[in-house]
Amino acid sequence: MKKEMIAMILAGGQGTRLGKFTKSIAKPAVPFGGKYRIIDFVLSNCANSGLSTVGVLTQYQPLVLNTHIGIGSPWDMDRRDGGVTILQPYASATEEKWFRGTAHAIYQNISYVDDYDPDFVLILSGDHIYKMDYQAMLEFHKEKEAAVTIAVLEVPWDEASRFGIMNTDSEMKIVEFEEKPKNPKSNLASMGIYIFNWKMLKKYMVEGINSGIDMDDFGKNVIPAFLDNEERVYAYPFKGYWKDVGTLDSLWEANMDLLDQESELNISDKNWKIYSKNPSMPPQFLSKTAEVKDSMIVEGCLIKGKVRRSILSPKVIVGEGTEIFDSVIMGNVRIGKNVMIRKAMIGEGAIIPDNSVIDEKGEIAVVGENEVYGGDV
Ligand code: ADQ
Ligand code: ADP
Repeated sequence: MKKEMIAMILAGGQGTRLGKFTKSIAKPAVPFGGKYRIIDFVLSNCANSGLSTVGVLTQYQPLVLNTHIGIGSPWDMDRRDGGVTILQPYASATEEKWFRGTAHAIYQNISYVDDYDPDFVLILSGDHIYKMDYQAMLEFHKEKEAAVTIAVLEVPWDEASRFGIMNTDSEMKIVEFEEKPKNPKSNLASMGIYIFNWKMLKKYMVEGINSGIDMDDFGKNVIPAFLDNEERVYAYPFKGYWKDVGTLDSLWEANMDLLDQESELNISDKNWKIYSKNPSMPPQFLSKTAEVKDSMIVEGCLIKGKVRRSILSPKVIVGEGTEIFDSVIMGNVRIGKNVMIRKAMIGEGAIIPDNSVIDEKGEIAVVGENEVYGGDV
C-alpha cells in the first residue's frame, strides 16, 4: 500500500568505539537509562510522529536487536500493513550483498522501499538519544520544495570535526557541506537525519552504481553529489536535546543527564512517551541496609548496599557494604559485598566479586558484558 513517507533506521555500524559493550550486541541494542535500549528513542520518535512503516537495517551482531524489536508491539508497529521490518544483508550467488556504507545499505533495500511507493524516505540513525517530531521536518521539506532536507544543530566547536559541517544562506539552503572536516569553518552540524525525495535518491544511487561513481555513504558521497548538481539541499534547524552516543563518554553522559532534573532530556513527558519492551519481573527490593539516592532503579533489582547518582537496569544485585557512585549498571549484573564502584559502566551479565574496587580516578571505568571483574577475560 502506498505511504507518503517511510523511515529507514541505520542500525548496522560496528560501534567499535563502544568497545566492550558491542562485542556481542549491536550498538543500537546497548542498554540505556535502566529500562531502555538506545534504539527505543528513534523507534518511539517514529511512533509519536505517526510513522508506521519502519525498516531497521542491521549488520553486526543483530541477535539482541532482533529479539528486542520483535514484531514491534511496544511501538504499536505490529501491523499487517507496514510495521517494523528488520532488514539484514545477505549474500546472493552473483553479488556481494554486505552493506558497504550508509547509502549502500539503503541501495540494497530499494525493493523494500519501493513496495510502499513513498514520496519521501526518512533516513535515521539507531544510536541517537533525542526526541523529535519528524512530521514537522516533513512539513519544512515540502515548504522548501527540497530534494533533501538535513536536520542540523549547533555543536561545540571542539567537537565539530566529528560531524558533517555546513553553511547555509538566510533561507536555510545549504551552500557548503564538508563531511568531518579537520578545520571546520562552521559549527552547524548534520545530525545524520535526512528526508529525501525517494525517486531522486534512487536515481542518484542507481546511476552512481551503474557508472562506477562511489555512492556508498550519505555524508561522504550522496550529499556532496546533490550539492555539485545544484539540487535543493536544505537544513532543518533542530532545537532540543540530542546526543550521538557512539562513544563511551557520550553514553555515560547521556545516562547521567537522565538523573538531572533540569536536563532537557525529559523521559516522563506524557505527550512524547519513550516506549520499550517490558521485562516481566518482580518489583525491586531494597533491604534494611540499602541506601539509595538520586538514582534510577528498575524492576528485579535487589539492593543491600549504598547507591548514589547511578542507573541500575533490571536484575542487578548489590551486596551489603557495597557503595556505587556515578555509575551505569546494565542488566543481570551481580555485585558482591564490600565493593567500591565509582564512575563506571558495567555491561550486562558481568560479575563483580566481593571486595573489588572499580575506580579509574575520574576516567570512566568499563567492565564488559559477561566479564568476571578481576578474572581472566
Ligand atoms: P557517522 O555517525 O560517523 O556520521 P556512520 O558511521 O556512517 O556516520 O553511521 C551512521 C549510522 O549508520 C550509525 O548509526 C551507524 O551505526 C549506521 N551504519 C553505518 N553503516 C551502516 C551499514 N552499512 N548498514 C547499516 N547501518 C549502518 C553521520 C553523518 C555525519 C553526521 C553524523 C551525526 O555522516 O554527517 O554529522 O552522522 O551523528
Ligand atoms: P565506530 O566508528 O565506533 O566503529 P560506527 O557505528 O560509527 O562505529 O561505524 C563506523 C563505520 O565503519 C560504519 O559505517 C560501519 O558500518 C563501518 N564499518 C566498519 N567495519 C566494517 C566492515 N567490516 N564492513 C562494513 N562496514 C564496516
